[in-house]
This record gives sequence, C-alpha cells and structure tokens, in this order.
Amino acid sequence: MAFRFRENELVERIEKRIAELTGYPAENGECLQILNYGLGEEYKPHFDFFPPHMVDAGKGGQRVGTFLIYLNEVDEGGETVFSKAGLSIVPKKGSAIYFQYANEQGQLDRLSVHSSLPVKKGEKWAATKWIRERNIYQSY
Ligand code: PD2
Ligand code: ZN
Repeated sequence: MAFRFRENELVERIEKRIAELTGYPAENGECLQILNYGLGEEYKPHFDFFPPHMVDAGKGGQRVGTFLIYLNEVDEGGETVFSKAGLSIVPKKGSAIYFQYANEQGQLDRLSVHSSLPVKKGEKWAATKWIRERNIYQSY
C-alpha cells in the first residue's frame, strides 16, 4: 500500500526526516510505500530508476535515490542484496538504507541492481521512498 504525500502527521514527520537525511526536498519523494513479504516472497533483482526513454519530463523526472526503512526483524531470509556491489543487508527494525544511482548528468549506476531475498521464516515489513530529481507535486 502507499500513503498519500503528507497523509498524516506521522507520515509527514517521516518525510521531513528523509528530506533532512538525503538533502532532497520532501516534494521530490514519491508517496511512502509499505512493503510486506510473506513466507517465500521476494523482490527479484531490479533497478529503481526508470529506463531513460520512459522518464516523464513533466513530473519529477528520473528517480535518483531510494530510502528504505526496515520495520521489523525477519526471522530468516529477507536480506536486501546488491549483487554487483557485493552488499547484503539484514533487516533490523528501525534501521534504514539510502542509495543513489543517478547523477546530475543523467548517468545511471548499474551497480545499484538489488533484490530482496525470499523470506524463509516469519515475514518482512519495510517502507520505501523513491526520490526524484525534481518536485513531483507542483502544479503548472
Ligand atoms: O524490501 C527490500 O529489501 C527491497 C528490495 C529491493 C526494496 C526495494 N527494492 C525497493 O523498495 O525498491
Ligand atoms: Zn528496489
């Protein structure tokens, strides 16, 4: 599920905190998404950025970074893996990771390919915010 931008006080607080930590205005962030993985569920390897020909120039533009918050501890499995960068992150309640994959020249970093391994025991909860290069919500 996804919350609307600034849907409630807690969401707004989280959005402000992410803006402070990343240096991107809260308005560059897509709506906060909640991810729930049951037993055996995974997120196959992917890039979070859009294929360049798919980028909608009018609305926020390309994704530049991802802020991922872990909401629980997974009994077994569910690690976030960056296979090409050689990183594996074990979810820990209240911890977060932030990674960037685009620069101001529009160059995209393919080392950012990542996945969520299958949950082997228990379940996994996470919140993710994908950040764009510009304000998404401004009207023209
Ligand atoms: O839940 C994760 O570990 C995960 C893995 C890959 C989240 C995302 N991608 C994402 O939110 O883009
Ligand atoms: Zn992802």
